[in-house]
Amino acid sequence: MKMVIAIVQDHDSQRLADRLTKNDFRNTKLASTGGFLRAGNTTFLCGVEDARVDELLSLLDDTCGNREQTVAPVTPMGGNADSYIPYPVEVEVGGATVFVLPIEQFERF
Ligand code: 2BA
Ligand code: 2BA
Repeated sequence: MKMVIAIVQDHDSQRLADRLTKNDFRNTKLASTGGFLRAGNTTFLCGVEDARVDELLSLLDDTCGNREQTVAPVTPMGGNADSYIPYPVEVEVGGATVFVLPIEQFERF
C-alpha cells in the first residue's frame, strides 16, 4: 500500500474529490497553504493499493491542469514579513505536486 499526497489548487479540488470518490479511491481532503504564495491550496491524502497507484497518478494528471498565474501575495498576518514578496509575480500553478510514500502499517480501529 502507498500513501499518495497530492497538493492541488483549490480551483481543481472539488472536481478531483468527485473523481476520486467516483473511481473508488478513498481520500481525505485537507485545507492547506503554500509556503511561497501563502495562498490556500488543497492537500489530498489517498491510501491506495500498490496496483492502483499508476491509475491514481493518471487521474491526478488528467484532472489538475497547469497554468500561469500572476499573483499579488497577501501580506502575512501577524508576523514574519522577512520573506514577504511585495510585488505581483508570475508563477506556474496548478498541476499537482505529488508524493508517493510507502505505508508500513494500515489499521482501522
Ligand atoms: P506554494 O509554495 O504557494 O507555491 C506556488 C507556486 O509558486 C509553485 O507551484 C511554483 O510554481 C512557485 N514557487 C514556489 N516556490 C518557488 C520559489 N522558491 N521560486 C520560484 N517559484 C516558486 P507548484 O510547484 O506547483 O507548487 C504548488 C504548491 O505545492 C506549493 O504552493 C506548495 O504548497 C506545494 N509544494 C510544492 N513543492 C513542495 C514540496 N517540495 N514540499 C511540500 N510542498 C510543496
Ligand atoms: P469518508 O471518506 O467520509 O468515509 C466515511 C466512511 O464511509 C468510511 O469510514 C467508510 O466506512 C465509508 N466509506 C468511505 N468510502 C467508501 C467506499 N468507497 N465504499 C464503501 N464505504 C465507504 P472509514 O473507513 O472509517 O474512514 C473514515 C475517514 O478516514 C474517511 O472519511 C476518510 O476521510 C479517511 N480515510 C479512510 N480510508 C482512507 C484512505 N485509504 N485514504 C485516505 N483517507 C482515508
